[in-house]
Amino acid sequence: LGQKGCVIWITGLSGSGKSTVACALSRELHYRGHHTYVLDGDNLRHGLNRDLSFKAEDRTENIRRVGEVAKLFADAGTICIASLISPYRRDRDACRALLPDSRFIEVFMDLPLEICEARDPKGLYKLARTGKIKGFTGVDDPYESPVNSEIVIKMEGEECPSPKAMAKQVLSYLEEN
Ligand code: GGZ
Repeated sequence: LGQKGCVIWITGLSGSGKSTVACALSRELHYRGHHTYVLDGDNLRHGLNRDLSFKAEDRTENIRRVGEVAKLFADAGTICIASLISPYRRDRDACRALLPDSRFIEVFMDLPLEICEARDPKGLYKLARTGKIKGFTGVDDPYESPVNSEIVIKMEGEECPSPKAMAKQVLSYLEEN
């Protein structure tokens, strides 16, 4: 798998654990001898995408750029792990369309908004609820849940899945496919 490269696209709300899975997965793959690279939305917004806001058309442009960069990494034989909210189905599907079928693997962080909001690692939900940030995904901006993700990460009853368990779920999929 590592020899041909692919894109693992992680989508979900802020605070759903996208970066955590990306990091855990990258480590596990690395350990198994694969070349990986993580493209993280929040990080890229400080460089490549620093000219973009959170308006719908800028989010679309953000996803388009990262989709193209992810494809380049995959073409170079790397397992590229992209973790971005990527709230619009159409934008995610456009990234998928850049790659051959089994080379784009979508991972949906299907955790309830209440859980993400309770975590609120950067206090952004709080700012959004008090109107200090406008257009925050899940609060006053849309998130279109995927319908055909290869992998769906869910709550384990009342418990959030651990980073290790989440990475393992993705690894198992990669091994089986
Ligand atoms: C959503 C926002 C916003 C708004 C700032 N809406 O959890 P974080 O903090 O660390 O990661 C989020 C990041 C989202 O960037 P993406 O490039 O992944 O978004 S998108 O795919 O929708 O283009 C969040 C922070 O930026 N953040 N303002 N209004 N998230």
